[in-house]
Amino acid sequence: MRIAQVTGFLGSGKTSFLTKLAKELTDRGNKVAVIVNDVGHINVDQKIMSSHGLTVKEVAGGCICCEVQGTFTTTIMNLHLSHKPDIVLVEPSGVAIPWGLKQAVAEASKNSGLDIVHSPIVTFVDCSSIEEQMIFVGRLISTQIIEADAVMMNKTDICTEEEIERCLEIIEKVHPGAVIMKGSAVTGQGMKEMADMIMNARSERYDEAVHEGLFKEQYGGRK
Ligand SMILES: Nc1nc2c(ncn2[C@@H]2O[C@H](COP(=O)(O)OP(=O)(O)OP(=O)(O)O)[C@@H](O)[C@H]2O)c(=O)[nH]1
Ligand SMILES: [Mg+2]
Repeated sequence: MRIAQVTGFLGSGKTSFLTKLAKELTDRGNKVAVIVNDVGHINVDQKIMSSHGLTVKEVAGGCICCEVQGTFTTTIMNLHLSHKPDIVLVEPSGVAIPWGLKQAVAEASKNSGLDIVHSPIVTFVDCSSIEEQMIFVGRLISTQIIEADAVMMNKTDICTEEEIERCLEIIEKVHPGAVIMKGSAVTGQGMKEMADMIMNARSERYDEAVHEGLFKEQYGGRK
């Protein structure tokens, strides 16, 4: 069973994109399940996804990457037992960070005894507003970009060439050499590329030592 997780600030377009991506993966013959993790409010995404015939489970009450790993493991195990999906798409809350998510999957894998393949974690950025967001929540967005396996520049349909160029510059400055994709939940750009990536590539396993090193590099201090 594969697990593919995304990160990305609030409103970057995760749900819109994943809903279409799930359809693409289903059309390719995969059995797809979705886990959404919304902190503190009733989830409407679930209705949209269920209407597409997808199995949707919710992990509520805290962010998957820090507080509810036990619940996450149980949800994964239940999904496996009841539906045997080929791939589980996970949309955590907008404040989740990639290494936290990797850790959650590592724990789930260990505690459940299931053979879980971790697809690359893709961080979504809203190409149309990344510049302002970097001013207000730059640290969170930078961490999401630095720790990602790939970055999806979403909402290109409403961006000018200059905005797309600027967004690329910001991402490359924060994470030199990052795999960067352009996408749009409206036009479907990047959909096939992301489907190929999450079905074929793997993310590195969670490694506490690597995480510590990365943290020191970023902040020069202790966790
Ligand atoms: N133009 C355009 N709008 C988009 C795109 N993707 C999402 N949106 C819009 O952006 C808003 C937020 O989209 P969501 O898919 O809910 O974003 P999200 O990342 O799941 O948001 P949270 O779960 O609240 O963090 C909605 O109004 C969407 O219609 C896109 O590719 N292009
Ligand atoms: Mg969402």
